[in-house]
Amino acid sequence: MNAYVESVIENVKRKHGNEPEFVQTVEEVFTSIAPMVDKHPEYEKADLLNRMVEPERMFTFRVVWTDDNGQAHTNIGYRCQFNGAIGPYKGGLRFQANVNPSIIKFLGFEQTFKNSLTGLPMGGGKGGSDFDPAGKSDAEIMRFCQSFMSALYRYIGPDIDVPAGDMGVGGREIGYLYGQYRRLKGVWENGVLTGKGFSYGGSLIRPEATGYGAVYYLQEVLKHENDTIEGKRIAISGYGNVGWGIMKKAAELGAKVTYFAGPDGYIHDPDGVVGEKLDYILEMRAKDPMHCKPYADKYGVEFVPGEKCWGVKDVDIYMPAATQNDVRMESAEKIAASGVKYYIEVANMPTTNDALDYLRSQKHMIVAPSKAVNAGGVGVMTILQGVFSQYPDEVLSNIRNEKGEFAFISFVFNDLNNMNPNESIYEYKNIDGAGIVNINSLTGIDTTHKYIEVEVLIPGLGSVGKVLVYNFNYQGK
Ligand code: 2IT
Repeated sequence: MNAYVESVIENVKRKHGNEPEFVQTVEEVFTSIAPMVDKHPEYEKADLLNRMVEPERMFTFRVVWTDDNGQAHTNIGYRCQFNGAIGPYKGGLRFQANVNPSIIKFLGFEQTFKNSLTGLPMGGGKGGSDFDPAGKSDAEIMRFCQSFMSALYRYIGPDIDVPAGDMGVGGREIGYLYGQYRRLKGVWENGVLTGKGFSYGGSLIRPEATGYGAVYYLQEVLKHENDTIEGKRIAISGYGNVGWGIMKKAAELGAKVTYFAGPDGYIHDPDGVVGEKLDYILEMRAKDPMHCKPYADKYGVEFVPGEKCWGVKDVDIYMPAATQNDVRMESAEKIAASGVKYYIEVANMPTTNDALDYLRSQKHMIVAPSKAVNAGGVGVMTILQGVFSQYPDEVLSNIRNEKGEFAFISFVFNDLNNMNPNESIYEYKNIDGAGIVNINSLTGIDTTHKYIEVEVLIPGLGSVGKVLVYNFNYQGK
């Protein structure tokens, strides 16, 4: 391997040996770029790689909150502003008991690459807390979020750092966080947080966006292999927003999720999670996020306690969509032995490095990397919010046409088109032959119908038309 790459990895191991997830991601990413570093000796001269592994800034803060019995609790808050070279730091907040500096740094490092891959002007960041949301009341969540934002608000902003959700942080938490930000700053700065509710500037499609993006990526992988998604059976782990989005979009496209794993074991539903079962997933999760067994009880299907579904043979595709290091060597061996061809990483770093190397080395397998597969979530939000925020003229999107190279984001946009016109918030005209489309300038605003009009510019072609972006016309679902 390239000596400079090797020295950087060694440096990270020496300095951060106590941060295993961070060391793991640096090793994975830098090993993969070694051939490119070989071709660019100037990178070493500028010490580019050591710069990239050192967050620009990372801080912790105290978050004290009071539970419903009046007892005070103290948690650690984190924000890692990893790399702002191409835009404001952007990345989610994770609230989970196991959150620590290693996890926040690994996620921030991954986010930097993922965000740049979308073609949008976003830097990379991540944050969160070791607060465990399980079993907390709404009022406790609210007090925690308000205290968290009281400590964080002066270090973020639409031009500075734009947090969003991750595990443990959804629409409810973002709402509490945004309310506190607004109260403290005294301004309505839409662009400071993404993942807000639709009625106050968020996107209808956010909960599904990451899962949808992953399925669109899968479709492109299949297309590349002269294959199609119709009739495909998928095994996933996780049934949070991402897993649920996969289930929903797969069902819509004529495929089905026939296995899914949760914290307590896995479900095998040969008919697939389709139709009203999709709604039941939401209901089950809201009641108790730690158990998926109720699904088996309700639909009379198989539940295998304490196991993961890696290695089952009667599927065509595996999509780990739960959390980091879900697939270790032992599972990878079973996956390879199952004969299943497609392994599509969805969660952030779902595979350990040895397991990933092993899967990639299988001649019969196609392995797709998480940073590309799961970028639909962060991508669609930034495009939509960018358009609605105060800088419509700076919004770049990576929309490409049917004939162009793969771009997950355009497909997420198409979903908005496919919605009932009364609910539509985005009308996007497909442009034949388009390369990268630049939604360039705000050309009109209609407050009666509550939409804005933006001009679409394509490099080399100039203006190709106008797009109407609707907002605030949705009355709730
Ligand atoms: O991992 C991720 O890409 C996210 N949690 C979403 C981050 C974001 O800023 O939308």
